[in-house]
Amino acid sequence: MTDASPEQRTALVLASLGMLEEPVVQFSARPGRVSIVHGTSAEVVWADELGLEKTSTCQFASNLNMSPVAGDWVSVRDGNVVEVSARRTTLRRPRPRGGTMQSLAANVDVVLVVVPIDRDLNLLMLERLAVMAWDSGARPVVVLSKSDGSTDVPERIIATKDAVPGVEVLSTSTTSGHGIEELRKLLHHGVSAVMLGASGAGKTSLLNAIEGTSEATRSVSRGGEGRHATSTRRLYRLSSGGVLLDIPGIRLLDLTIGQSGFEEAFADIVTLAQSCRFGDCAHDGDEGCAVERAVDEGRLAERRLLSWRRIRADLAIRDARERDDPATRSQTGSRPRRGRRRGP
Ligand SMILES: Nc1nc2c(ncn2[C@@H]2O[C@H](COP(=O)(O)OP(=O)(O)OP(=O)(O)O)[C@@H](O)[C@H]2O)c(=O)[nH]1
Ligand SMILES: [Mg+2]
Ligand SMILES: [Zn+2]
Repeated sequence: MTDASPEQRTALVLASLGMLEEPVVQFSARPGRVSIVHGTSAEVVWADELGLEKTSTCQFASNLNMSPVAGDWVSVRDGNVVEVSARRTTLRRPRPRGGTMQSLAANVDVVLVVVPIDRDLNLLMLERLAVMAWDSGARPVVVLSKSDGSTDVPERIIATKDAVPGVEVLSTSTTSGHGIEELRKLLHHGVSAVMLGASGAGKTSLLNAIEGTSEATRSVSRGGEGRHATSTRRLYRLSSGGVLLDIPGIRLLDLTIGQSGFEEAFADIVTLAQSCRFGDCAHDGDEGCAVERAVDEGRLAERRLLSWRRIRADLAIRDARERDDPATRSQTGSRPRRGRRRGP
């Protein structure tokens, strides 16, 4: 590598951080990627003028265009982050205290929705995590963790596929190693992924199993709801070539839902709804409703329609809140919306 040019070395550093093709992202100074954010500074892995990899704690320039999060591509000058590149995908949730949306991770290709199956499958959690994942613009993959604790893994996989149609589903066990190789294959060179799931779902354990590392995990209390073992969002470069973001557990209450993710997650209902008599059909006793007819005729599981109504009601509440507060409006958005929008 001695005769590589600074540009070639820079490209190699960026590739190891998950950027295979150029120039997907524009940089106004030295290019890098945020691995952890601490308040007004961040740990950034970047390439210097010679194309050599550096890891530095960088302060944010006062006129920075947006607040960086783990996974952001940034421009570094004189030890400061001077620009955050436009995001391709953004995993977001409403802030715990209400109001604006909080970005959790940027520029991921895959969202691993981690749901444990050592107890009853939490379908509500699964569905909402999947909607949040779709909403990010990245591809969701469901990881049914702790498969060693389940006696009917194939059945759980079928139930999951029914709840989130069209999404790839894997099952894993960090004690037996089941499914870990499959996960490694998914996280190959050029892929950036984030793990999304409740506290105690086994996210950090998966990272440790993939890498043979020993990041802190914590046992789950008997009630099932683990206390947070992971407290920061951090990006890891994997030996399989991919990049993985470990984030603290998310609570059911915090799950965001957005219009595009909603439509992706309920594409079956969106399709059926094209035959409803009214464009703004609520599929709830409305005249000429094709979705309810499909339920009656056994072509659609009633549970799907019930979930659709529940999530749509939440979405309506959030939309109303956002209309009151323009600052909370979505800033993502290069991804085209599929399907019909609600209402005429
Ligand atoms: N039996 C079994 N236990 C597991 C498995 N994966 C994780 N665990 C246990 O589940 C507990 C929680 O795991 P963590 O990896 O800390 O969960 P987490 O999702 O990172 O939790 P937060 O960081 O709080 O969000 C730990 O006690 C793990 O040992 C598994 O595949 N099988
Ligand atoms: Mg963790
Ligand atoms: Zn209808």
